[in-house]
Amino acid sequence: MASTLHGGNSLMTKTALITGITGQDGAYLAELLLAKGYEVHGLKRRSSSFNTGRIDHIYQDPHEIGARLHLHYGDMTDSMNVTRIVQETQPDEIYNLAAMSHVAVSFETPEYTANADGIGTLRLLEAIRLLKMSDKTRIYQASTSELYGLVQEVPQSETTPFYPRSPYAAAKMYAYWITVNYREAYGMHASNGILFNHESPRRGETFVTRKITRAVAAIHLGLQETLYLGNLDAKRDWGHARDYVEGMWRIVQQPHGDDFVLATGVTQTVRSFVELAFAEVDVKIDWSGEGVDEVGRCAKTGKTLVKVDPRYFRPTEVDLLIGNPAKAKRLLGWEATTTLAELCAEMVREDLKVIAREAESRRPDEERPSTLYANKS
Ligand code: NDP
Ligand code: GDR
Repeated sequence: MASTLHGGNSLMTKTALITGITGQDGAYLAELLLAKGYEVHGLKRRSSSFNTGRIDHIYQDPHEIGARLHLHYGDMTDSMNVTRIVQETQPDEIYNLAAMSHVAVSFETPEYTANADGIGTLRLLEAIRLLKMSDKTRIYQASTSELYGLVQEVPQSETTPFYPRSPYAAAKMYAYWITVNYREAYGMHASNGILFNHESPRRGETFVTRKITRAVAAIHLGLQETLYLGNLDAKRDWGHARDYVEGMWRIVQQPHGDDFVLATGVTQTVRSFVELAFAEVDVKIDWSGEGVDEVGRCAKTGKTLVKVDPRYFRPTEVDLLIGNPAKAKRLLGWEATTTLAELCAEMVREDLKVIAREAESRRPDEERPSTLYANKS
């Protein structure tokens, strides 16, 4: 059944524009909105190789009558492009998920990160204002628990002060406040979702959970020897991305723009996630040593499976994130439904299939590229 316009009796289908549709969250959100009957437009970047792997299963041939998913080439660093796409698609709802989203990489590309993640958000808001679409178009900004950075209080809520600890977080802080400002200055229905870490089998391969689950699968299948990681003591509040895109949608359906924390309220160390993931393939990890000398060994064989590599340390780290999702529960009726153990099990299970498929698709005489199962970011 088609979704209809906010609060009205119109039978017109709602239209959404998702920036970052090719990313983890973009893919889950596009699925959700299509299932709700939306017409979905997505902004995708030009790439030298295919970059739509996460949405290929919902791709619709634009020549087909009734196709409801449309992709547009674009980039958050290109004002005219962003404005034109907003004008052409006339969205009722915009979900701004596009970002250079890797915290460690933002130290390497700080200016680009500020442009895409910070000014990119301004470009969208300005497009809505200049096109006089403020009354029609609602916007969701993908804000982040990284805003809390250096611990000020726990658990972190909508009222906890921000203290960003990376170029990524600083850029997202600008995006957060410019969203609030456009809401207050121009009466826009503009909202921030302050989302704590959320993962899935679609998570980018260089974020820590996916790096771990891929490595556990590759080690289990005899394709990798050792997993190299950075800070094992960092604590994160990890949920499932599918739950979080539902929360994004609920935020946008509120009568007014507002800011919400989405989190599970449970935190775990990276070390615990490693243990959980190896437990899925019946390996118990024994830890020994400290700091850069810490290693994780298979309790049964004594083989070293996990080592620390300082190259993955960040110049400034976020030590502890744990969110308080009470406001989201109260006003949105939203709660995380997936435990960390369930999330980790699903990711390992899927990566066992993915890695086996990857290995199978190589010719028997083909040499394994040395970087395939190497430890990247
Ligand atoms: P991903 O890194 O998986 O996806 C990011 C998306 O943004 C991709 O589609 C990417 O395109 C696109 N993108 C990157 N740069 C640009 C650009 N300059 N112009 C246009 N598109 C661009 O991130 P997630 O799906 O995990 O996260 C979605 C959003 O939520 C991000 O803004 C992230 O910062 C934020 N967030 C994520 C959290 C999480 O735990 N996942 C928690 C809190 C906030 P391509 O596929 O071509 O690279
Ligand atoms: P984060 O996610 O920085 O929280 O940002 P990431 O998975 O990259 O790191 C989580 C924690 O793990 C530590 N860590 C490592 N991280 C990576 N990537 N690789 C390693 O080898 C490694 N070893 C230890 C990190 O130091 C960190 O403490 C994610 C992104 O999705 C952001 O876009 C989003 O805003 C936040 O989550 C909420």
